[in-house]
Amino acid sequence: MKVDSAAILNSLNMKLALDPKNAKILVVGLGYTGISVARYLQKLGFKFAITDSRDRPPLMEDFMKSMPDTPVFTGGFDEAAFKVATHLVVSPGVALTEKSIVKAIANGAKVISDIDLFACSVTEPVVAITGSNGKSTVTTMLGEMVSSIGKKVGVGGNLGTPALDLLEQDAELYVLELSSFQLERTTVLNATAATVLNVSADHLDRHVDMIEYGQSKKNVFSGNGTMVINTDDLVVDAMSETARMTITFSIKKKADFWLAHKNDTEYMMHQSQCLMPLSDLPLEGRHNAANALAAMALGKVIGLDEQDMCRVLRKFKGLDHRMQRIAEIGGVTWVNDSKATNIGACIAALQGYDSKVILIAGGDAKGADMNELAPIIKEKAKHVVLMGKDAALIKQSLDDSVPVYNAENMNQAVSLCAGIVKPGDCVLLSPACASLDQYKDYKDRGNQFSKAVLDLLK
Ligand code: UMA
Ligand code: ADP
Repeated sequence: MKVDSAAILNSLNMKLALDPKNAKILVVGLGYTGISVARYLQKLGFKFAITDSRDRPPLMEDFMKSMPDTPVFTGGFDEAAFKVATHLVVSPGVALTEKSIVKAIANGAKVISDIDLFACSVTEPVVAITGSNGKSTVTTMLGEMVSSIGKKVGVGGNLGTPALDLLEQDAELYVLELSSFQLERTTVLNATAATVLNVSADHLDRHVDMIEYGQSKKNVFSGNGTMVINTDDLVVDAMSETARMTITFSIKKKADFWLAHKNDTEYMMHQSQCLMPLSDLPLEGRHNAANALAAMALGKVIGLDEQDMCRVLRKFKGLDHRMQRIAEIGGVTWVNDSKATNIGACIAALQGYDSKVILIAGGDAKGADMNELAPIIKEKAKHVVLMGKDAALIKQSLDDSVPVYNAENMNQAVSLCAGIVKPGDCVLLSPACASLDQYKDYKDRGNQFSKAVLDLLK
C-alpha cells in the first residue's frame, strides 16, 4: 500500500469509526471481495473473522493456508460472530436482508463495503462508473485512455480485480466499475468523476423495486466530484444536482459530449468541436456511441486530451461476449451478446439492427417484467429461440406474434437457428436474462454459443 498506514487508519477512524483497538470486524462472504478485505485488514493490524453461508467456498482452502490464524465460520452465518461484531464488511453477493445482518444492524453494528475501505485509503483521483449496462465497456475504454498516455492506472471493482487489491499497484489514478450491490452499502466514496450510465430493470430479485435500485446507483455520486450525466436517461438526468460540477452526454440531443451531422458525416462532438467521425468507432450498436461519449466526458474531467482519447477509441476492439461477431457462415452473421443479462442490454442490441434478426434469448429473468422487452422483439426479430428458466415468460409476452422455438441447450438453439436461416440473416444471442440457471456464468454461455457456431463449419 502506497499511502502511509497512519493516514489510512486516521481516515478509517474519522469516516467509518473503525479503529484497530475497538473494532470487532466480521467479513461476510469468502469470495474475491472477502479475501481482498481480509488481506487489507491484516496489513493494517485489525482483528477480524470471516463467515460464508456455504459449507466449503471454493477459495476457502487457499485462504486458510495464507491466513491460518483468522477465525473462519462456514456452513451458515454464525449467530455468535454477528452478535459481537461492531462492523460488518459485507460482500456484494450477500443481501443486506439476510436475517443475521438485519439482527446485527439492530444491535448497533455498522455495515460497510470494500469500496468504503478503498475510498479511505487513496489520495489519488478515483473515477467511478455504474449503470445497468455499459459499465465494463466504459471502464475498460477509460482505463485504456489513461494508460495510453503513460499514466499508471488501477482498473477494477465489479469488473474483476477487487478495488482493495488495486492498492498494491501504486497507481496514479483509479477507474472503478461499481455494481448496485457494491454501491448500496457504500457511504464514503468521493470520486473525482462519477457516472450512472443508464438505469433499466435489473437485479429485481435482490432490490425491492426500481426506486431502491436507482437509489443504490445514485450513491456513486456521493461526495462533491464532477457528475457525468446521460441526459437521454430520465432517471439519470433526475439525479443531477445544480450545485455540482456536471458534464453531460447524449446520443439524441445537444450536450457537452454528443453526436451531430456535418456535411453528411455523423461526428462525435465536444460542444461545438468535431472530435471524430462516429464511423471511426469500431463497435456495433449506437449504445456504444453513448459509451464512448461517456468515457470521453469522464476523461475530460481527469484532464485527458480529446485527440489522445479518440486515438484509443479508434483502436478499441470491444469486450468478448458483448455484440461480438463470431463468424459469417454462408452469408449468415452470428453475434455473441451473452453479457446481455437484462432487458436493457437486449433492447439496445436489437435497436442497433436495421433489419430483422433471429434472436436467441432466455435464462433467469431476475424478476424483470418481460412485457417491457416484447415490443422491440416484435419489431426486430423474425424468429425467437428461447431457453432456460424464464423462457415461458418471454413466450407469453409475445402473444404468438413472432414464431417461437424452444431449445433445451445451446447446441440445440444453434442447430435450430441453422435450420431456419437464409443468406443475409443475423443470428443474435442476446438473452436478456442471467445465465446461472443453465451455465457457470455469461462467459460459459457465450463460449458454448461460439463453439456451437464454429462447429457448424466442421
Ligand atoms: N455468499 C454467502 N451467502 C450469500 C451469498 C454469497 O455466503 O447469500 C458468499 C459466497 O458463497 C461467496 C462469497 O459470499 O463465497 C462472496 O461472494 P460475492 O458473490 O460477493 O462474490 P465475490 O467473489 O466477492 O465477487 C464480487 C462480485 N460478485 C457479485 O457481485 C455477485 C464480482 O462481480 C466482482 O467482480 C468482485 O466482487 C470484485 O469486486 C461479478 C458479478 O457477477 C462479476 N457482479 C454482478 C453483475 O455484474 O451483474 C453484480
Ligand atoms: P455491464 O458491465 O454494465 O454489464 P457491459 O459493457 O459488460 O456492461 O455490457 C453488458 C451488456 O450491455 C452487453 O450486452 C452490451 O452489448 C450491452 N450494453 C453495453 N453498453 C450499453 C449501453 N450503454 N446501453 C445499453 N446496453 C449496453
